[in-house]
Amino acid sequence: MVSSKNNTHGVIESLQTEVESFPPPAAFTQAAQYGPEIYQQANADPQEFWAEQARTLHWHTPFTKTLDWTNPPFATWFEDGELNVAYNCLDRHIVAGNGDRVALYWEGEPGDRRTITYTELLSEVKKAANLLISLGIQQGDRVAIYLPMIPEAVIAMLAVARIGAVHSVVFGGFSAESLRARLDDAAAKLVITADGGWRKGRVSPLKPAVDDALDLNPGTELTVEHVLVVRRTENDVRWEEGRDLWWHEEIVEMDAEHTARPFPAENPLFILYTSGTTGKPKGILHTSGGYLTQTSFTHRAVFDLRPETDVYWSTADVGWITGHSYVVYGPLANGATQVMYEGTPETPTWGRWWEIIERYGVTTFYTAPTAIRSFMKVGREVTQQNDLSSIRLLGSVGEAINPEAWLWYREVIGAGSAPIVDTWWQTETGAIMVSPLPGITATKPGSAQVPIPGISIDVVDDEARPVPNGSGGLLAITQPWPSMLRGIWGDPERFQETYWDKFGDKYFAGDGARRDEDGDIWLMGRVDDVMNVSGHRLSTTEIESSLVSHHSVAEAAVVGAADETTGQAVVAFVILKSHQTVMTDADQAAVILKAHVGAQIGAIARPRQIFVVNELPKTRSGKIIRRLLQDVAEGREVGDTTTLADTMVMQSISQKVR
Ligand code: 6R9
Repeated sequence: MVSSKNNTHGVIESLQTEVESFPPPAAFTQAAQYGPEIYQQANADPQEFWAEQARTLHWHTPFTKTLDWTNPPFATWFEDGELNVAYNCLDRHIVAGNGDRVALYWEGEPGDRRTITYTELLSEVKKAANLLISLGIQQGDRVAIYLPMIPEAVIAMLAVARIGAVHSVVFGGFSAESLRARLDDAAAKLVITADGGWRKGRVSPLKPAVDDALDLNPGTELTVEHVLVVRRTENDVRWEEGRDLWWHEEIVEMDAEHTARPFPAENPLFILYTSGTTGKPKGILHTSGGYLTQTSFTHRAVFDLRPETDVYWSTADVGWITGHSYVVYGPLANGATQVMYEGTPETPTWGRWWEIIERYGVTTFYTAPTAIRSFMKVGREVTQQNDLSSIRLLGSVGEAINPEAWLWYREVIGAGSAPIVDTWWQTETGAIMVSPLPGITATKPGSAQVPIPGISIDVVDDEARPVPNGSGGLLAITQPWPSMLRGIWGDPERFQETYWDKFGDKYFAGDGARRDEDGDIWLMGRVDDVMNVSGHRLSTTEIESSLVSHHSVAEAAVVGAADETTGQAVVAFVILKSHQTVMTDADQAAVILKAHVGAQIGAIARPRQIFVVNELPKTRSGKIIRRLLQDVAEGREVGDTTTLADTMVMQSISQKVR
């Protein structure tokens, strides 16, 4: 039941009751790369701990300084050291004799396959680096990458990094307007794109969107000089002589030799735009040494990496921070072997992912809760057509994973024994910040639990005071960390305002969180999504989890809608499971589910309305855009939909509600 104690602003009330925990299997713990002493070591001297992790990289010039925090919130890490990020991801593995190791097992959606070793990847990256140089790209220049999930996306990112330039990867699904806004903000000189990519059995055209973006006249000067086009889908494309170049024609002309030269640790590596709920997208800036240190360390520790034997697969698109940190930089810096897949999970059938896992013997699988819930909806039978016994570790990222989905993931995909690492982090944090370590932590379904070694996190109230165990508040990062954003591109004031003004000396993440009686951290959703019902601050995450715990519900999204009597009222949108037979119509479903939430959480959380829908509005990283549902719930016209993975979704929802 909900209590009304601690109901100050900023404190989210806890609805949670007792939970089970799952210690790692003994054999897993025994063989694990890291034991509990890693926490002691990091706590004893966090800066020295990170310096030690940084020394696992190759430095052309070793650093002598670790952290400089004399001008907060602007940090530098390993400032006087010099390194080359691409050298660390490629050349040094060849130097160590591992050039024949597979870097990428790539599969296109139509079924075409490529196996690329580290030696081969390096040779491609060297040619691409020479190509960029031939186009006049220099250290510090911005290069936009608008590609599908094909090896050239990885090659392009590493080639940009190799010459000290800055990439800005834009999701292939974004519109011409969104792309142009990002090109202008970063003043990009070059766009690397493809004719198209394969999605759901169809060509998703990319070059035409680039043409449209460059044709637009938003009142800003066009900075793009060239468009480099990878041939993938062979659809017809318009060609602007002098501006447009085919990748395959240019690359064959290039020298396969290129020597990586060192750049300062704080040389910018990339800009990645996050949408945010309002206003213009923020260009999150990351630099080199600290970013690579934390992505590689977390990839080793959180995924218990054994580069010689593991086959790792993160399903994330490279246009998302998860693709940057846990498809490109972390895994490649660690010399991992990984799977990369171009398409969607349901193409040609819902069996696609599980076939891939069996084919390559995937040991470590990292995906998002939204995908897991989709598979729960279609039923476990599709996952049972393939041998998934190679899997030893599962990961989750992007939003809180409902306990129901967590338990299903472990049982159905992880054979009831694979540990699950629920990893909390953000585009801004660059790398994983809160997560169990799989050989150490007894995991709890739905909780990301503990800061990783070397990271200081707290749950605080509005006045930045730590909350006691058993209470809710706001997630704050209390010490600078190596992979922290270095700013918002071109807007230092917004950086200060968005993340630092709230607490002064601590980073405000914008997420609600709660500590349970053991001190473990539970994420409760974005603070903007918290509802206030009759003075009670309720978390969308918990009410959604309650709905999903009903055996007929596949997915749920909850918003607060203006209400005359209660201030805000809970309005829920649910997707029912394909095979459920309990609920014959939407009215009956609403009655049953209102009663379910009322009984499980309490009358205060009982939705005022429940709508049964077929789909929910999501970004391509799977995050529900609740503000659009709120527009519908409050009877307004639906706002900006340009970051939706599928722009038709809102029409179908509006119809249901009417
Ligand atoms: C990596 C990524 C960041 C926001 C973050 C939070 C949510 C991500 C989560 C999670 C609960 C997790 N989030 N992982 N919430 N548990 N394990 O997703 O980056 O796209 O920038 O989103 O995603 O709300 O603040 P990004």
